[in-house]
Amino acid sequence: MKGIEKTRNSLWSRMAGLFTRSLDEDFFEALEESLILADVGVNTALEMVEELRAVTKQKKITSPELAREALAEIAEEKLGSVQPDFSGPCLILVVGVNGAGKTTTIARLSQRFKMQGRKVMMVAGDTFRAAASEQLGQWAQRTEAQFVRGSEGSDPAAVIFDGINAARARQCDIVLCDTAGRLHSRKNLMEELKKIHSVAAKGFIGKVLTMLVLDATMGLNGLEQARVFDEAIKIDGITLTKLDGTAKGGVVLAVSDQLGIPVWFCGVGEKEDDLQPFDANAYAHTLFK
Ligand SMILES: Nc1nc2c(ncn2[C@@H]2O[C@H](COP(=O)(O)OP(=O)(O)OP(=O)(O)O)[C@@H](O)[C@H]2O)c(=O)[nH]1
Ligand SMILES: [Mg+2]
Repeated sequence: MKGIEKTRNSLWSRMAGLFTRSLDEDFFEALEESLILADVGVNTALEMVEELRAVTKQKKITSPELAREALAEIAEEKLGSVQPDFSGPCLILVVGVNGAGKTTTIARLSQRFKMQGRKVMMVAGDTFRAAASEQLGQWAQRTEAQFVRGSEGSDPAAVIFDGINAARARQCDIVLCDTAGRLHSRKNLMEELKKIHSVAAKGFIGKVLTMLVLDATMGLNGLEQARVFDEAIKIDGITLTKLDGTAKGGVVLAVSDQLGIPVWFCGVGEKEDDLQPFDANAYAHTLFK
């Protein structure tokens, strides 16, 4: 899998000297430390190492190379295999902190859906900055999506409401709603998000999904963001951006395992098609190979 080379290299560089030896206490200790440094999260790292100890004992595995394979399987299990279902009329409310990559992700999703023959509506629910709506409008043009925006400072929930009506009138079956970046610690902004979500949930005839965009370079900070956004509007899936620029890609394991929220997509670069559907098997085997 593309984009997790930095995480993989950093994870295993600390272990290099241990691979010539047998599986001993040093190996397990170094592994635990490396996992924690890759932002897998302390709880998940401890669990993984415990499970690996049990499996190697049970299967009488003695070489670190074989232990790596066993570890990949443990990781894959922790990641789960829930695939997003975007069939039928579907609205995706895209949320996250400032600069996480929400607007970029919407543009990339629009391109993907268009290729699949879907008719896309983009709604500029980020009314905080005029430039934000303009940025999204340009992406709508480039990906030939329909587009609805409000004026600067207008009520984002009202813009989403208008977008839903326009999507129905123009027979769009995928509605991608952008929202302003907001810090999860800002109570009033999280209340505003609840209102936006409730308007979408009540107004849209099809499935309403919430997608949290997390910046992978923030590492475990993303876990806390996910927890708070999930409390406010119940997050259905995560897109993890900027995985290409960080050694903290282990945070995927932390959010899947500790919050049970599936990772749907990964941003792995600056180019337009650098958004990959998340593949637990490929992730686990690339990271632990
Ligand atoms: N390297 C890399 N950069 C990315 C990725 N995804 C987004 N970016 C960059 O991150 C920056 C912020 O992206 P935006 O999409 O504007 O983020 P946003 O969440 O909409 O930001 P606000 O609307 O200000 O809250 C841009 O410079 C993007 O090019 C990725 O997967 N990899
Ligand atoms: Mg934006």
